[in-house]
Amino acid sequence: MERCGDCQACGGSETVFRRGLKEREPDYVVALAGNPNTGKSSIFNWLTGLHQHVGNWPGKTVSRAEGGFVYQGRAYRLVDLPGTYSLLSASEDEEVARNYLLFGRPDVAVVVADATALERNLNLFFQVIEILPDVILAVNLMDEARRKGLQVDTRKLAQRLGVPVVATSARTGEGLMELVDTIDRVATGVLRPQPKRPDPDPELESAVNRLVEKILQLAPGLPNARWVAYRLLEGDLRIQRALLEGELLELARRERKPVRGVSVLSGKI
Ligand SMILES: Nc1nc2c(ncn2[C@@H]2O[C@H](COP(=O)(O)OP(=O)(O)O)[C@@H](O)[C@H]2O)c(=O)[nH]1
Ligand SMILES: [Mg+2]
Repeated sequence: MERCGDCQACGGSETVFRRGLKEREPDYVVALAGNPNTGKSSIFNWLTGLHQHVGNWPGKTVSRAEGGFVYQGRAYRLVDLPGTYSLLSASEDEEVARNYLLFGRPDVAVVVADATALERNLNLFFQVIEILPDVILAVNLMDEARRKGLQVDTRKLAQRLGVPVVATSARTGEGLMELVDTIDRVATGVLRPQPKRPDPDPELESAVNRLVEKILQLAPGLPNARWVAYRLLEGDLRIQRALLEGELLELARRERKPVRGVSVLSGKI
């Protein structure tokens, strides 16, 4: 068994967790999403240690941090997305986060939520599960929540949401090895999240299906055509233009899963 490369992280127990990728190409890519100040970067730092690459998203002023870890012999690349409250508005941060989830197509997305403001944080979670099924909810700042006398029933929450929920505290390290293990089980398909979305309205569904057909005629093979259909129904003119001008397909082509080398993110939708 591989020995733990950083004994502070795992309490000195013999394990198979090591921070950093050391030139290894990742087997899986994990995106970290969340509202600002939920402890996303703290979790990212804990998981990746000092082995990070920090730059900007191409063509943007938004900073981009990437790092990795190895667990059970499998290499994981972590991408820290900009903190956002939503994925729908036009700010540069939201655009970067949304484009990466839509077209970078990470294997797993971890949504980091603040345990002391869970309800507000779930808004972003519901937007992420619209795009990707393989989502884990990390309920962070658990130490703060406890201090305020708040309790979070992660089991019930996981049942309600249909995805794994892990209680964490990036400050104390609580739950972070469990998060690593959960990421690994979701990435390898041992655990299959089945996010529960609100029941669809039949009329809306049939309109969406018709639109998806048309979208795929315009942009064959476009990932997430359903998401695009919803935006068109909402009257999102930027998406409409990007679709008609072939920009969406171009983005999808460029931003495919960054398994070899670093992904490139640019373009405006
Ligand atoms: N008490 C406590 N503080 C935390 C925890 N996680 C992060 N913080 C603190 O919360 C602040 C925001 O954290 P940061 O990682 O920058 O959040 P981000 O904006 O989501 O990347 C920092 O001062 C962290 O030290 C936690 O689990 N418990
Ligand atoms: Mg941050």
